[in-house]
Amino acid sequence: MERTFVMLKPDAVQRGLIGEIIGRFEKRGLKIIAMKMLHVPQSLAEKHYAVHKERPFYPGLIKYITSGPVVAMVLEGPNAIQAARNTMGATNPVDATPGTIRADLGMEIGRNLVHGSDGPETAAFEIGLWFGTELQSWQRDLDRWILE
Ligand code: DAT
Ligand code: MG
Repeated sequence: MERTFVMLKPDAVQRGLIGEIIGRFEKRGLKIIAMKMLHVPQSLAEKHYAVHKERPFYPGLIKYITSGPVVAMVLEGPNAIQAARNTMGATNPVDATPGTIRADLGMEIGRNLVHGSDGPETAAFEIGLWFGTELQSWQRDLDRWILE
């Protein structure tokens, strides 16, 4: 079983797409084990996107992510990291495969609606950063119909 960190960015919240986007992860079978809405403090945004610090788009990215509330969550499931990334689609919505969140709901890379961890180390770091270590999973009675 794997865990990943997913965040609905401020455009997703402002556009009233929280339910639509969470629904796609939820219906697929990824299990939500933690979730909260928050205004991202500057310091948290900078830690979260520290790997992009030297990129030209970094200032705009920080401004975007701190521009309004986000919904942060931890999803659990087999291959949860890859499953969530595939459900999101490519970073730039114009390159994303139709059927994915970014392709179906987005137009530009700077408003791509959603974040998902890109690997096991990133997931561990981001889950710790946003939620700490005291996460508890739960028994989903439907699991035997979703997972073999
Ligand atoms: P992803 O969010 O798919 O993991 P990433 O980690 O490479 O993509 O970049 C983080 C975010 O930064 C991405 O969601 C949107 C923004 N971004 C990335 N590359 C960009 C670019 N070339 N121009 C503008 N924004 C960019
Ligand atoms: Mg990334």
